[in-house]
Amino acid sequence: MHSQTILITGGLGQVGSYLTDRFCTDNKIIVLDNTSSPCRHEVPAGVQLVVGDIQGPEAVRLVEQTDVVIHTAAQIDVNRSMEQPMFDCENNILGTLNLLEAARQTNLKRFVYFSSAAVYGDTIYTPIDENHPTQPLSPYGVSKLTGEQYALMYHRAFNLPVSVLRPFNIYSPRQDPSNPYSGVITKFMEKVKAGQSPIIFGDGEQTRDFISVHDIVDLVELLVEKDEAIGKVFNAGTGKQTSVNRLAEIVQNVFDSNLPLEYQDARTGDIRHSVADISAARTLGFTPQVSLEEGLAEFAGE
Ligand code: UD2
Repeated sequence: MHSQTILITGGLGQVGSYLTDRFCTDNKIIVLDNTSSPCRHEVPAGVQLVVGDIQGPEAVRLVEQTDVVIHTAAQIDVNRSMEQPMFDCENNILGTLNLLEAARQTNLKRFVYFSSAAVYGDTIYTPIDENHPTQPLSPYGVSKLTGEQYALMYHRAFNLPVSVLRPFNIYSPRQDPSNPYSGVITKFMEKVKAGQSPIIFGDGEQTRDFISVHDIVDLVELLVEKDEAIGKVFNAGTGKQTSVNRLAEIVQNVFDSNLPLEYQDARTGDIRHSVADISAARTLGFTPQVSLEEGLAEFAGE
């Protein structure tokens, strides 16, 4: 990638911090983050950190200084969105709109919007392609979908070069383990590291498409580089589905442990199967590189 000024919103978060690490070697990076998620990671030397909110005037000023915006900042807790839908709406919808509105006045080269597979809601068919119905089951899913709609509308109406990403289940050692709603991989890792059994909700035969943050970063790089990505939506997954039982087995292998698994009642509203059709991302040259076994082995070194 040629040297550019890139604004990464949520640059201290799980995904934003890896994007910062990857892009900062060749570009000027500005991180805008409200420090709402505990960061276990230092901002690399030379990266400008602005502590602030995506809804504020500061965000507008920063967008005006950049070539590329990668917008990852969001209220990401599905459960919190159920309890405080207004809070979720303000952060995810109004925050996104504030950035888009600022971007409208500029000659931005790319605006990458991080959506979520939560926009799909219940799985109607698998693998899930981008044309799968969108029937979100939470205010979070609605706010992510609304952000997408605004972003794509800004492309159609104002020619803003927008690309939308719908990540499936992202994992990395930097996911916040103190958040009770962090992903199953982080939960299993924490348990097994502490010598306790992983807890499986339901029969464990439900499946997910777990994607390493490194593959997400590869795909974002393609979205920024390729003009074919403009005005389009891309699933970000591996195209492989793994059951929660199999996941527990791989996590145990990483730590050489053999604890009995603990089964509890299934979570209400849990989706049974989820796996991405990644044909659209493949047209950009995307190939997932990190197997689940390799990705999880990285946790052992943390
Ligand atoms: C993912 C996203 C969520 C939202 C949702 C939309 C993550 C972390 N969460 O929720 O933000 O986008 O998709 O569909 O990416 N499980 C256990 N034991 C545990 C924890 C979880 O068995 O200790 C099961 C859980 O019941 C589910 C599976 O593992 O069947 C994955 O759970 P998750 O919370 O990691 O992610 P998911 O897909 O429910």
